[in-house]
Amino acid sequence: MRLADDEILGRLEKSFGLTPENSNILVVGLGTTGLSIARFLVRYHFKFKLVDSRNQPPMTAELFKEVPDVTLMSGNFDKVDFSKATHLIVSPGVALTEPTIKNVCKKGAVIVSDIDLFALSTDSPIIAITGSNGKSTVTTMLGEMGNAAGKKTAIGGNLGTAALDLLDGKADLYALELSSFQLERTSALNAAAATVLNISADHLDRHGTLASYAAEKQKIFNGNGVMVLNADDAVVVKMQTQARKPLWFSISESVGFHIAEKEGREYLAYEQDYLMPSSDVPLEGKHNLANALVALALGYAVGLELDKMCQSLKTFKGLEHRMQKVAQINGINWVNDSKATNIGACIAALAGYDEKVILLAGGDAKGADMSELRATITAKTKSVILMGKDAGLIENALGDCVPLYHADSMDNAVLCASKLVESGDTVLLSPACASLDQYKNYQQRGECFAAAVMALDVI
Ligand code: UMA
Ligand code: ADP
Repeated sequence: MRLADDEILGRLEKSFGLTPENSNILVVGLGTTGLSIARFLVRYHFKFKLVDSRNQPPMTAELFKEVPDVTLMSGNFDKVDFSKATHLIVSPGVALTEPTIKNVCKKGAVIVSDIDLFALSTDSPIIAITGSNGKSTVTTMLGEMGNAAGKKTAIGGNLGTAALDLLDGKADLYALELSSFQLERTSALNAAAATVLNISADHLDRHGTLASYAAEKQKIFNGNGVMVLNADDAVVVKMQTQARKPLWFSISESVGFHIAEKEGREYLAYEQDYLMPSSDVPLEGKHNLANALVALALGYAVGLELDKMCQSLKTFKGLEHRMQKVAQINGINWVNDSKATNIGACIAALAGYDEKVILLAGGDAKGADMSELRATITAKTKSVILMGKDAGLIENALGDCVPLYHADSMDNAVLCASKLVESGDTVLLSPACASLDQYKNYQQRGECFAAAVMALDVI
């Protein structure tokens, strides 16, 4: 439902003291988020300037096409006078520890996020999803479930469309994927249903410690709707608060949404009700059953019908670069899990296999302690082929638990794997690292893997 402009402006003033007349707004960052913020501010007649520390911010051309007379200062924060700003609307890619940002905040400037602006601009229920792994899968499942249950559901946030660009007044329901960076600077979100899917080390180069990373994620539970909690994750269990009604899910315990057995068959279940056979969830890996359960719980929390959600789950295609079968050739399975950009995702991928696999890993470890991989790698891999910036660091962390090989390119990694395989083996790209040291993004890394597999002489 679209709110009246006056209502939105009133909320912005009440929550942040933001007014078109008196606020001196600096939008920090001109990527996807910065452009969506600029569009929003224009729509409500705010004056603002933009700043980006990159020499050529990615959305410059789009910005000037849509807002020709705006001021953009790019190149270096040090060259820009932040001191007159009353409000900074800061993109997630910019750390709040930037000295210029810290200084102006000490003088009283208020930090606002695009998610704050979004939350104050709609009364349609918001389902908010964070966690170290599974956010995009669960958010996409919810989009399909919501639409199948007759609610026009818009999805976005850290996934796909920036939150503010979703506001067209047509959605009955929003499902937002939120990152720790977005939540860190958000104070006005009161999601109808929210979850932290799981916590494992990620983005420690920005957050410093696992505890402060988890604390940023926990902000998703601000407000007073339903909190959907993962009973299998000790860090998440501790996030339970009085202010929100808890709804639990688990793949190992009989709580709320769980896995139950009937006549030798495994089911997704809610309390005493058997909802659908687990084998009807068309995705690889036990972690995807957890994703299905949490999506059902979140949808249920906002009133979606369980049977309609289950119907939609049965046809869910899964997302590219997540446990995606690239090829099965000469008895060898080649699996692309390039989106495994942290330890937790790699462990979940390996845990899903009964047999030992050949693992391709490495890239930018983002400050994580890679020795956390050792036990799973010992139990679940025949050998590991390491690539990228932190290959040496991973080698030191793993020691001699399994045979390790190094490759200077994806082509050579795949070639190396092709020489190690025996019939029936699986070769899994699940890097446990970000791709940015060698690739534009994880998609490009996954595409390089698939291309290298298809180019193998043996095929
Ligand atoms: N940057 C600068 N100087 C600036 C502004 C940005 O150097 O002044 C750099 C940042 O360090 C960062 C990059 O530019 O590496 C992008 O930053 P941004 O804030 O401009 O990013 P956006 O284009 O607005 O995209 C962001 C999310 N990106 C990040 O949080 C890094 C996108 O998530 C998200 O889809 C988009 O907002 C819309 O909500 C991407 C992502 O990688 C997929 N997210 C991380 C993750 O999933 O692990 C958190
Ligand atoms: P996110 O948006 O949080 O990065 P994705 O759905 O894109 O999550 O999946 C990212 C990676 O995490 C993939 O490698 C995927 O196989 C893995 N993954 C998905 N769901 C889970 C989960 N519940 N627990 C652990 N790993 C998961």
